[in-house]
Amino acid sequence: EPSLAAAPDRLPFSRITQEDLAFFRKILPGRAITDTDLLESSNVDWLKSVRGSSEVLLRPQTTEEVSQILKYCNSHNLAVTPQGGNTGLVGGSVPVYDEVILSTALMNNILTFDSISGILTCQAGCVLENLSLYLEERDYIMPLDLGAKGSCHIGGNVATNAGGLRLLRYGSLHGTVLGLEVVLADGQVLDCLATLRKDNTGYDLKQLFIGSEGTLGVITAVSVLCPRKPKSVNVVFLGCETFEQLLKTFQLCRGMLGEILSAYEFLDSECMQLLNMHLKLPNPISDCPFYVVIETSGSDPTHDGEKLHNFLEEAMTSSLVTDGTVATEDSKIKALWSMRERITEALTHDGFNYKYDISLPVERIYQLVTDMREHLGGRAKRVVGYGHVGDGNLHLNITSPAKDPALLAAIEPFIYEWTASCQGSISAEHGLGLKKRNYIYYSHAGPQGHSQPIQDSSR
Ligand code: FAD
Ligand code: 2HG
Ligand code: ZN
Repeated sequence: EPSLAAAPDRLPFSRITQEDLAFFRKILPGRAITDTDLLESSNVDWLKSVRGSSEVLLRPQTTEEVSQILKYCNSHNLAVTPQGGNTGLVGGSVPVYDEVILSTALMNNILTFDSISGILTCQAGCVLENLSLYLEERDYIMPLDLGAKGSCHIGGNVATNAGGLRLLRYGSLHGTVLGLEVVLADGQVLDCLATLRKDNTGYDLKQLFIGSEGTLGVITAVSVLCPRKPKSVNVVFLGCETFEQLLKTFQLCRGMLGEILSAYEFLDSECMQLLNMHLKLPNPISDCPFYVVIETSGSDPTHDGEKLHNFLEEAMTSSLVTDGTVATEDSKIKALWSMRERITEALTHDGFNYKYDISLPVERIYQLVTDMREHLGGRAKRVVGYGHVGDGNLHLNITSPAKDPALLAAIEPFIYEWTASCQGSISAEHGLGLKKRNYIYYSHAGPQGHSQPIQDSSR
Protein backbone atom coordinates (compact mmCIF):
# COMPACT_ATOMS: atom_id res chain seq x y z
CA GLU A 1 0.00 0.00 0.00
CA PRO A 2 1.38 3.47 -0.80
CA SER A 3 1.70 5.82 2.17
CA LEU A 4 0.17 8.85 0.47
CA ALA A 5 -3.33 9.34 -0.86
CA ALA A 6 -1.95 11.21 -3.86
CA ALA A 7 0.13 8.20 -4.96
CA PRO A 8 -0.40 6.76 -8.42
CA ASP A 9 -1.50 3.15 -8.86
CA ARG A 10 1.28 0.59 -9.08
CA LEU A 11 1.91 0.07 -12.78
CA PRO A 12 2.34 -3.49 -14.07
CA PHE A 13 6.06 -3.70 -13.34
CA SER A 14 7.62 -7.04 -12.49
CA ARG A 15 8.43 -7.99 -8.93
CA ILE A 16 12.02 -8.67 -8.02
CA THR A 17 13.09 -12.33 -8.25
CA GLN A 18 16.02 -14.35 -6.94
CA GLU A 19 17.50 -14.33 -10.47
CA ASP A 20 17.38 -10.53 -10.51
CA LEU A 21 19.13 -10.40 -7.14
CA ALA A 22 21.76 -12.86 -8.35
CA PHE A 23 22.45 -10.61 -11.34
CA PHE A 24 22.77 -7.49 -9.16
CA ARG A 25 25.07 -9.31 -6.71
CA LYS A 26 27.25 -10.43 -9.58
CA ILE A 27 27.75 -6.99 -11.09
CA LEU A 28 27.89 -5.16 -7.71
CA PRO A 29 29.68 -7.50 -5.32
CA GLY A 30 28.75 -6.54 -1.73
CA ARG A 31 26.82 -3.53 -3.02
CA ALA A 32 23.36 -4.99 -3.67
CA ILE A 33 21.74 -4.53 -0.26
CA THR A 34 18.74 -6.66 0.74
CA ASP A 35 19.04 -6.58 4.53
CA THR A 36 15.78 -4.99 5.75
CA ASP A 37 17.45 -2.97 8.52
CA LEU A 38 19.93 -1.48 6.05
CA LEU A 39 17.11 -0.82 3.58
CA GLU A 40 14.94 1.02 6.12
CA SER A 41 16.59 4.45 5.86
CA SER A 42 16.51 4.36 2.04
CA ASN A 43 12.80 3.52 2.00
CA VAL A 44 11.84 6.52 4.17
CA ASP A 45 12.19 10.19 3.20
CA TRP A 46 13.94 12.89 5.27
CA LEU A 47 10.65 14.15 6.67
CA LYS A 48 9.57 10.60 7.54
CA SER A 49 6.37 11.34 5.69
CA VAL A 50 6.42 8.72 2.93
CA ARG A 51 7.64 5.15 2.95
CA GLY A 52 8.33 2.68 0.17
CA SER A 53 8.83 -1.05 0.39
CA SER A 54 11.79 -1.69 -1.89
CA GLU A 55 13.55 -4.99 -1.36
CA VAL A 56 16.86 -3.99 -2.89
CA LEU A 57 19.23 -1.04 -2.72
CA LEU A 58 21.93 -0.88 -5.39
CA ARG A 59 25.12 1.10 -4.80
CA PRO A 60 27.03 1.42 -8.09
CA GLN A 61 30.43 3.13 -8.20
CA THR A 62 30.76 3.81 -11.93
CA THR A 63 28.72 5.03 -14.88
CA GLU A 64 29.23 1.64 -16.51
CA GLU A 65 27.59 -0.07 -13.51
CA VAL A 66 24.64 2.35 -13.64
CA SER A 67 24.30 1.57 -17.32
CA GLN A 68 24.29 -2.19 -16.67
CA ILE A 69 21.68 -1.81 -13.91
CA LEU A 70 19.33 0.29 -16.03
CA LYS A 71 19.74 -1.89 -19.09
CA TYR A 72 18.85 -4.94 -17.01
CA CYS A 73 15.90 -3.28 -15.25
CA ASN A 74 14.57 -1.95 -18.54
CA SER A 75 14.66 -5.35 -20.23
CA HIS A 76 13.20 -7.09 -17.14
CA ASN A 77 10.42 -4.54 -16.62
CA LEU A 78 11.69 -3.48 -13.16
CA ALA A 79 10.93 0.04 -11.91
CA VAL A 80 13.81 2.12 -10.52
CA THR A 81 13.99 5.07 -8.11
CA PRO A 82 17.21 7.08 -8.33
CA GLN A 83 18.31 8.33 -4.92
CA GLY A 84 20.95 10.87 -3.92
CA GLY A 85 21.23 12.17 -0.35
CA ASN A 86 17.52 11.52 0.28
CA THR A 87 16.95 15.06 1.54
CA GLY A 88 14.17 15.87 -0.95
CA LEU A 89 11.05 17.39 0.62
CA VAL A 90 8.37 16.27 -1.84
CA GLY A 91 8.52 12.48 -1.47
CA GLY A 92 10.36 11.88 -4.77
CA SER A 93 13.51 10.25 -3.44
CA VAL A 94 12.01 7.05 -2.04
CA PRO A 95 10.08 4.29 -3.81
CA VAL A 96 6.30 4.46 -3.83
CA TYR A 97 5.99 0.67 -3.93
CA ASP A 98 8.77 -1.90 -4.43
CA GLU A 99 10.96 -0.10 -6.98
CA VAL A 100 14.68 -0.88 -7.06
CA ILE A 101 16.58 1.92 -5.30
CA LEU A 102 19.63 3.08 -7.25
CA SER A 103 21.76 5.15 -4.89
CA THR A 104 24.62 7.44 -5.96
CA ALA A 105 26.22 7.32 -2.49
CA LEU A 106 29.36 5.52 -3.69
CA MET A 107 29.78 7.67 -6.80
CA ASN A 108 31.63 10.34 -4.89
CA ASN A 109 34.83 11.06 -6.79
CA ILE A 110 35.94 14.48 -7.94
CA LEU A 111 37.09 14.01 -11.53
CA THR A 112 38.80 17.25 -12.50
CA PHE A 113 39.15 20.83 -11.33
CA ASP A 114 40.57 23.61 -13.47
CA SER A 115 41.90 26.35 -11.22
CA ILE A 116 41.97 28.91 -14.03
CA SER A 117 38.40 28.58 -15.25
CA GLY A 118 36.95 27.35 -11.94
CA ILE A 119 35.25 24.42 -13.68
CA LEU A 120 34.71 21.33 -11.53
CA THR A 121 33.68 17.90 -12.82
CA CYS A 122 32.64 15.23 -10.38
CA GLN A 123 30.52 12.13 -9.99
CA ALA A 124 26.88 12.69 -9.11
CA GLY A 125 27.12 11.28 -5.58
CA CYS A 126 29.52 13.91 -4.22
CA VAL A 127 28.02 15.50 -1.10
CA LEU A 128 27.55 19.25 -1.64
CA GLU A 129 29.44 20.19 1.53
CA ASN A 130 32.42 18.02 0.57
CA LEU A 131 32.59 19.80 -2.78
CA SER A 132 32.47 23.14 -0.98
CA LEU A 133 35.32 22.15 1.34
CA TYR A 134 37.39 20.85 -1.60
CA LEU A 135 36.87 24.11 -3.49
CA GLU A 136 37.48 26.40 -0.53
CA GLU A 137 40.97 24.94 -0.16
CA ARG A 138 41.53 26.05 -3.75
CA ASP A 139 40.02 29.53 -3.33
CA TYR A 140 36.72 28.71 -5.02
CA ILE A 141 33.16 28.02 -3.82
CA MET A 142 30.13 26.12 -5.11
CA PRO A 143 27.56 28.38 -6.80
CA LEU A 144 24.83 26.85 -4.63
CA ASP A 145 24.36 26.37 -0.92
CA LEU A 146 21.46 24.91 1.05
CA GLY A 147 20.62 23.78 4.55
CA ALA A 148 20.84 20.13 3.46
CA LYS A 149 24.47 20.56 2.25
CA GLY A 150 25.83 17.96 4.69
CA SER A 151 23.79 15.16 3.05
CA CYS A 152 22.48 16.18 -0.38
CA HIS A 153 24.37 15.05 -3.49
CA ILE A 154 25.24 17.28 -6.43
CA GLY A 155 23.36 14.85 -8.70
CA GLY A 156 20.25 15.25 -6.51
CA ASN A 157 20.72 19.01 -6.59
CA VAL A 158 20.78 18.99 -10.38
CA ALA A 159 17.90 16.50 -10.60
CA THR A 160 15.74 18.84 -8.48
CA ASN A 161 17.24 22.07 -9.84
CA ALA A 162 17.77 23.08 -6.22
CA GLY A 163 17.73 26.83 -5.59
CA GLY A 164 18.97 27.61 -2.11
CA LEU A 165 20.64 30.53 -0.44
CA ARG A 166 22.95 31.82 -3.19
CA LEU A 167 20.63 31.80 -6.19
CA LEU A 168 20.12 35.56 -5.92
CA ARG A 169 23.82 36.04 -6.64
CA TYR A 170 24.93 33.15 -8.85
CA GLY A 171 21.70 32.23 -10.62
CA SER A 172 20.12 28.81 -11.07
CA LEU A 173 21.78 25.53 -12.02
CA HIS A 174 20.46 26.07 -15.54
CA GLY A 175 23.26 28.62 -15.83
CA THR A 176 26.02 27.19 -13.66
CA VAL A 177 25.86 23.55 -14.76
CA LEU A 178 28.01 23.36 -17.88
CA GLY A 179 27.73 19.66 -18.57
CA LEU A 180 26.09 16.42 -17.52
CA GLU A 181 26.57 12.74 -18.07
CA VAL A 182 23.30 10.85 -17.87
CA VAL A 183 22.34 7.20 -18.23
CA LEU A 184 19.00 6.82 -19.98
CA ALA A 185 16.42 4.20 -18.98
CA ASP A 186 17.68 1.64 -21.50
CA GLY A 187 21.27 1.93 -20.29
CA GLN A 188 22.51 4.24 -23.02
CA VAL A 189 25.07 6.76 -21.77
CA LEU A 190 24.44 10.33 -22.88
CA ASP A 191 27.70 12.26 -22.73
CA CYS A 192 26.98 15.97 -22.42
CA LEU A 193 29.78 16.48 -19.93
CA ALA A 194 31.16 19.60 -21.60
CA THR A 195 33.44 21.85 -19.62
CA LEU A 196 32.99 24.83 -21.91
CA ARG A 197 31.32 28.10 -21.04
CA LYS A 198 30.11 28.49 -24.58
CA ASP A 199 28.87 25.83 -26.95
CA ASN A 200 26.18 26.69 -29.49
CA THR A 201 26.48 23.57 -31.60
CA GLY A 202 22.83 22.60 -31.60
CA TYR A 203 20.34 21.88 -28.83
CA ASP A 204 21.40 22.16 -25.19
CA LEU A 205 20.19 18.69 -24.21
CA LYS A 206 21.51 18.76 -20.65
CA GLN A 207 18.96 21.45 -19.72
CA LEU A 208 16.19 18.84 -20.00
CA PHE A 209 17.70 16.85 -17.13
CA ILE A 210 18.09 19.82 -14.78
CA GLY A 211 14.96 19.60 -12.64
CA SER A 212 13.73 16.35 -14.22
CA GLU A 213 13.65 14.59 -10.81
CA GLY A 214 14.88 11.26 -12.12
CA THR A 215 12.12 10.91 -14.73
CA LEU A 216 14.40 11.03 -17.78
CA GLY A 217 17.51 9.19 -16.64
CA VAL A 218 20.13 8.90 -13.93
CA ILE A 219 22.64 11.74 -13.73
CA THR A 220 26.07 10.17 -13.19
CA ALA A 221 28.46 13.14 -13.53
CA VAL A 222 28.23 16.91 -13.45
CA SER A 223 30.42 19.80 -14.49
CA VAL A 224 29.86 23.09 -12.69
CA LEU A 225 31.17 26.61 -13.11
CA CYS A 226 32.38 27.73 -9.68
CA PRO A 227 32.83 31.32 -8.48
CA ARG A 228 36.01 32.53 -6.74
CA LYS A 229 35.92 32.41 -2.97
CA PRO A 230 35.08 35.91 -1.79
CA LYS A 231 37.81 37.55 0.29
CA SER A 232 35.29 39.39 2.40
CA VAL A 233 31.97 38.06 3.72
CA ASN A 234 29.60 39.91 6.03
CA VAL A 235 26.27 38.78 7.38
CA VAL A 236 23.71 41.07 8.99
CA PHE A 237 20.62 40.04 10.88
CA LEU A 238 17.96 42.74 10.96
CA GLY A 239 14.49 43.19 12.40
CA CYS A 240 11.57 44.92 10.64
CA GLU A 241 8.16 45.96 11.94
CA THR A 242 6.25 45.13 8.74
CA PHE A 243 6.75 43.05 5.62
CA GLU A 244 6.42 46.21 3.59
CA GLN A 245 9.45 47.63 5.39
CA LEU A 246 11.28 44.39 4.75
CA LEU A 247 10.63 44.81 1.03
CA LYS A 248 11.69 48.46 1.09
CA THR A 249 14.87 47.36 2.85
CA PHE A 250 15.42 44.88 0.02
CA GLN A 251 15.10 47.63 -2.55
CA LEU A 252 17.42 49.86 -0.57
CA CYS A 253 20.08 47.19 -0.18
CA ARG A 254 19.92 46.22 -3.84
CA GLY A 255 20.64 49.83 -4.69
CA MET A 256 23.27 50.47 -2.02
CA LEU A 257 25.06 47.10 -1.89
CA GLY A 258 24.77 46.34 -5.60
CA GLU A 259 27.22 43.71 -6.79
CA ILE A 260 28.28 42.55 -3.31
CA LEU A 261 24.78 41.46 -2.22
CA SER A 262 24.77 37.65 -2.10
CA ALA A 263 21.65 36.72 -0.11
CA TYR A 264 18.44 38.32 1.13
CA GLU A 265 16.46 35.83 3.21
CA PHE A 266 13.61 36.28 5.68
CA LEU A 267 11.83 34.62 8.57
CA ASP A 268 8.84 35.69 10.62
CA SER A 269 8.45 35.81 14.41
CA GLU A 270 6.75 32.40 14.44
CA CYS A 271 9.94 30.88 12.97
CA MET A 272 11.96 32.65 15.67
CA GLN A 273 9.77 31.06 18.34
CA LEU A 274 10.40 27.62 16.82
CA LEU A 275 14.18 28.18 16.80
CA ASN A 276 14.10 29.36 20.43
CA MET A 277 11.82 26.60 21.64
CA HIS A 278 12.99 23.51 19.76
CA LEU A 279 16.67 24.21 19.01
CA LYS A 280 17.44 26.58 21.91
CA LEU A 281 18.82 29.15 19.48
CA PRO A 282 18.46 32.58 21.10
CA ASN A 283 17.28 35.60 19.13
CA PRO A 284 20.45 37.63 18.36
CA ILE A 285 18.46 40.91 18.37
CA SER A 286 15.27 42.21 20.02
CA ASP A 287 11.88 40.67 19.21
CA CYS A 288 10.43 41.85 15.90
CA PRO A 289 7.62 40.64 13.62
CA PHE A 290 10.09 40.00 10.75
CA TYR A 291 13.78 39.21 10.45
CA VAL A 292 16.15 39.42 7.50
CA VAL A 293 19.48 37.73 6.85
CA ILE A 294 21.58 39.74 4.41
CA GLU A 295 24.91 38.46 3.17
CA THR A 296 27.51 40.41 1.24
CA SER A 297 30.48 38.83 -0.45
CA GLY A 298 33.16 40.68 -2.31
CA SER A 299 36.86 41.05 -2.87
CA ASP A 300 37.75 44.00 -0.65
CA PRO A 301 36.89 44.09 3.08
CA THR A 302 37.31 47.88 3.32
CA HIS A 303 35.13 48.60 0.31
CA ASP A 304 32.46 46.08 1.40
CA GLY A 305 32.52 47.30 5.01
CA GLU A 306 32.01 50.89 3.91
CA LYS A 307 29.10 50.02 1.65
CA LEU A 308 27.47 47.94 4.35
CA HIS A 309 27.94 50.68 6.92
CA ASN A 310 26.28 53.26 4.65
CA PHE A 311 23.41 50.93 3.92
CA LEU A 312 22.81 50.14 7.60
CA GLU A 313 22.92 53.80 8.53
CA GLU A 314 20.34 54.65 5.88
CA ALA A 315 18.11 51.71 6.85
CA MET A 316 18.21 52.70 10.53
CA THR A 317 17.73 56.45 10.06
CA SER A 318 14.82 55.94 7.68
CA SER A 319 13.29 53.56 10.29
CA LEU A 320 13.07 50.67 7.85
CA VAL A 321 14.74 48.40 10.37
CA THR A 322 14.35 48.49 14.12
CA ASP A 323 17.32 46.47 15.31
CA GLY A 324 20.24 44.54 13.88
CA THR A 325 23.60 42.87 14.34
CA VAL A 326 26.57 42.41 12.00
CA ALA A 327 28.97 39.45 11.73
CA THR A 328 32.33 39.42 9.99
CA GLU A 329 34.01 36.51 11.72
CA ASP A 330 33.28 32.93 10.70
CA SER A 331 31.70 31.58 13.87
CA LYS A 332 29.23 34.47 14.19
CA ILE A 333 28.43 34.30 10.46
CA LYS A 334 27.59 30.60 10.90
CA ALA A 335 25.49 31.32 13.99
CA LEU A 336 23.44 33.97 12.16
CA TRP A 337 22.96 31.71 9.14
CA SER A 338 21.67 28.97 11.49
CA MET A 339 18.71 31.20 12.29
CA ARG A 340 17.64 30.80 8.69
CA GLU A 341 19.05 27.40 7.71
CA ARG A 342 17.71 25.43 10.68
CA ILE A 343 14.03 26.41 10.47
CA THR A 344 13.16 23.23 8.53
CA GLU A 345 14.76 21.17 11.31
CA ALA A 346 12.99 23.19 14.03
CA LEU A 347 9.65 22.61 12.30
CA THR A 348 10.05 18.83 12.48
CA HIS A 349 9.96 19.13 16.30
CA ASP A 350 6.68 21.04 16.22
CA GLY A 351 4.41 18.22 15.06
CA PHE A 352 3.13 17.15 11.67
CA ASN A 353 4.32 19.51 8.88
CA TYR A 354 2.29 20.64 5.88
CA LYS A 355 4.96 22.09 3.61
CA TYR A 356 4.49 24.55 0.73
CA ASP A 357 7.13 26.06 -1.52
CA ILE A 358 5.55 28.85 -3.51
CA SER A 359 6.83 31.35 -6.10
CA LEU A 360 4.94 34.62 -6.22
CA PRO A 361 5.51 38.20 -7.29
CA VAL A 362 7.71 39.31 -4.40
CA GLU A 363 5.31 41.96 -3.10
CA ARG A 364 2.61 39.31 -2.57
CA ILE A 365 4.57 36.65 -0.72
CA TYR A 366 3.63 37.43 2.85
CA GLN A 367 0.00 38.18 2.05
CA LEU A 368 -0.44 34.44 1.50
CA VAL A 369 0.76 33.70 5.05
CA THR A 370 -1.57 36.31 6.52
CA ASP A 371 -4.52 35.08 4.46
CA MET A 372 -3.79 31.48 5.38
CA ARG A 373 -3.72 32.30 9.11
CA GLU A 374 -7.04 34.06 8.81
CA HIS A 375 -8.52 31.27 6.68
CA LEU A 376 -7.46 28.51 9.10
CA GLY A 377 -8.38 30.36 12.30
CA GLY A 378 -7.56 28.09 15.25
CA ARG A 379 -7.39 24.88 13.21
CA ALA A 380 -3.59 24.85 12.78
CA LYS A 381 -1.05 24.74 15.59
CA ARG A 382 1.19 27.20 13.74
CA VAL A 383 1.45 28.90 10.34
CA VAL A 384 4.97 30.09 9.57
CA GLY A 385 6.50 31.99 6.66
CA TYR A 386 10.13 32.23 5.64
CA GLY A 387 12.18 31.94 2.49
CA HIS A 388 14.16 33.45 -0.30
CA VAL A 389 12.67 36.96 -0.59
CA GLY A 390 15.23 37.94 -3.18
CA ASP A 391 13.92 35.16 -5.44
CA GLY A 392 10.19 35.67 -4.71
CA ASN A 393 10.10 32.25 -3.03
CA LEU A 394 7.99 31.70 0.08
CA HIS A 395 8.25 28.64 2.32
CA LEU A 396 4.88 28.41 4.01
CA ASN A 397 4.70 25.68 6.62
CA ILE A 398 1.72 24.70 8.72
CA THR A 399 2.04 22.45 11.75
CA SER A 400 -0.50 20.42 13.67
CA PRO A 401 -0.13 18.05 16.63
CA ALA A 402 -0.74 15.08 14.30
CA LYS A 403 -1.74 14.31 10.73
CA ASP A 404 -5.11 16.02 10.28
CA PRO A 405 -7.17 15.37 7.11
CA ALA A 406 -9.68 18.09 8.03
CA LEU A 407 -6.87 20.63 8.32
CA LEU A 408 -5.43 19.47 4.98
CA ALA A 409 -8.84 19.94 3.36
CA ALA A 410 -8.87 23.51 4.68
CA ILE A 411 -5.37 24.24 3.32
CA GLU A 412 -5.80 22.67 -0.13
CA PRO A 413 -6.97 23.66 -2.67
CA PHE A 414 -7.16 27.12 -1.02
CA ILE A 415 -3.39 27.58 -1.20
CA TYR A 416 -3.10 26.39 -4.80
CA GLU A 417 -5.99 28.54 -5.99
CA TRP A 418 -4.53 31.56 -4.23
CA THR A 419 -1.17 30.90 -5.91
CA ALA A 420 -2.70 30.35 -9.34
CA SER A 421 -4.68 33.59 -9.02
CA CYS A 422 -1.33 35.46 -8.87
CA GLN A 423 0.24 33.38 -11.69
CA GLY A 424 2.57 31.88 -9.08
CA SER A 425 4.21 28.46 -9.01
CA ILE A 426 3.09 25.71 -6.63
CA SER A 427 6.68 24.44 -6.45
CA ALA A 428 9.37 27.07 -6.61
CA GLU A 429 12.44 24.94 -5.92
CA HIS A 430 11.62 21.58 -4.31
CA GLY A 431 10.04 19.98 -7.38
CA LEU A 432 6.88 17.91 -7.76
CA GLY A 433 7.95 14.53 -6.38
CA LEU A 434 5.06 12.44 -5.18
CA LYS A 435 3.44 15.13 -3.09
CA LYS A 436 2.89 17.90 -5.65
CA ARG A 437 2.45 15.89 -8.82
CA ASN A 438 -1.32 16.25 -8.86
CA TYR A 439 -1.19 20.03 -8.65
CA ILE A 440 1.05 20.78 -11.64
CA TYR A 441 -1.84 22.27 -13.62
CA TYR A 442 -2.26 25.07 -11.14
CA SER A 443 1.05 26.34 -12.55
CA HIS A 444 0.95 25.08 -16.13
CA ALA A 445 -1.78 25.08 -18.74
CA GLY A 446 -3.45 21.66 -18.74
CA PRO A 447 -4.44 19.58 -21.74
CA GLN A 448 -7.47 21.84 -22.24
CA GLY A 449 -5.26 24.90 -22.18
CA HIS A 450 -6.36 26.20 -18.78
CA SER A 451 -5.11 25.62 -15.26
CA GLN A 452 -6.75 22.84 -13.30
CA PRO A 453 -5.77 20.12 -10.84
CA ILE A 454 -5.53 16.49 -11.87
CA GLN A 455 -8.63 14.79 -10.47
CA ASP A 456 -7.57 12.59 -7.59
CA SER A 457 -10.36 10.18 -6.72
CA SER A 458 -8.43 8.70 -3.79
CA ARG A 459 -8.55 11.86 -1.64
P1 FAD B 1 17.24 13.13 -3.23
O1 FAD B 1 16.39 13.65 -2.14
O2 FAD B 1 17.89 11.82 -2.99
O3 FAD B 1 16.39 13.03 -4.57
C1 FAD B 1 15.59 14.10 -5.00
C2 FAD B 1 14.99 13.77 -6.38
O4 FAD B 1 16.00 13.69 -7.38
C3 FAD B 1 14.28 12.42 -6.43
O5 FAD B 1 13.21 12.54 -7.34
C4 FAD B 1 15.33 11.47 -6.98
O6 FAD B 1 14.76 10.38 -7.65
C5 FAD B 1 16.08 12.38 -7.94
N1 FAD B 1 17.53 12.08 -8.06
C6 FAD B 1 18.46 12.09 -7.07
N2 FAD B 1 19.67 11.84 -7.57
C7 FAD B 1 19.51 11.67 -8.90
C8 FAD B 1 20.41 11.39 -9.98
N3 FAD B 1 21.72 11.23 -9.78
N4 FAD B 1 19.89 11.29 -11.23
C9 FAD B 1 18.58 11.44 -11.45
N5 FAD B 1 17.69 11.70 -10.47
C10 FAD B 1 18.15 11.82 -9.22
N6 FAD B 1 15.99 22.57 -1.75
C11 FAD B 1 16.19 23.74 -2.38
O7 FAD B 1 15.94 23.83 -3.58
N7 FAD B 1 16.63 24.85 -1.70
C12 FAD B 1 16.92 24.81 -0.40
O8 FAD B 1 17.31 25.83 0.18
C13 FAD B 1 16.76 23.58 0.29
N8 FAD B 1 17.04 23.48 1.61
C14 FAD B 1 16.83 22.30 2.25
C15 FAD B 1 17.10 22.24 3.61
C16 FAD B 1 16.90 21.06 4.31
C17 FAD B 1 17.21 21.01 5.79
C18 FAD B 1 16.39 19.91 3.63
C19 FAD B 1 16.16 18.63 4.36
C20 FAD B 1 16.12 19.98 2.28
C21 FAD B 1 16.33 21.17 1.58
N9 FAD B 1 16.05 21.28 0.22
C22 FAD B 1 16.26 22.47 -0.43
C23 FAD B 1 15.50 20.13 -0.52
C24 FAD B 1 16.60 19.13 -0.98
O9 FAD B 1 17.70 19.17 -0.17
C25 FAD B 1 17.04 19.41 -2.37
O10 FAD B 1 15.97 19.18 -3.22
C26 FAD B 1 18.27 18.59 -2.83
O11 FAD B 1 18.69 19.14 -4.03
C27 FAD B 1 18.00 17.10 -3.00
O12 FAD B 1 19.24 16.43 -3.18
P2 FAD B 1 19.42 14.91 -2.75
O13 FAD B 1 20.75 14.45 -3.20
O14 FAD B 1 19.12 14.73 -1.31
O15 FAD B 1 18.32 14.20 -3.64
C1 2HG C 1 14.88 26.30 2.81
O1 2HG C 1 15.00 27.26 2.06
C2 2HG C 1 14.49 24.97 2.23
O2 2HG C 1 15.14 26.38 4.03
C3 2HG C 1 13.46 24.19 3.03
O3 2HG C 1 14.11 25.08 0.91
C4 2HG C 1 12.12 24.85 3.12
O4 2HG C 1 11.41 23.28 4.77
C5 2HG C 1 11.06 24.11 3.94
O5 2HG C 1 9.88 24.40 3.77
ZN1 ZN D 1 14.34 27.07 0.17
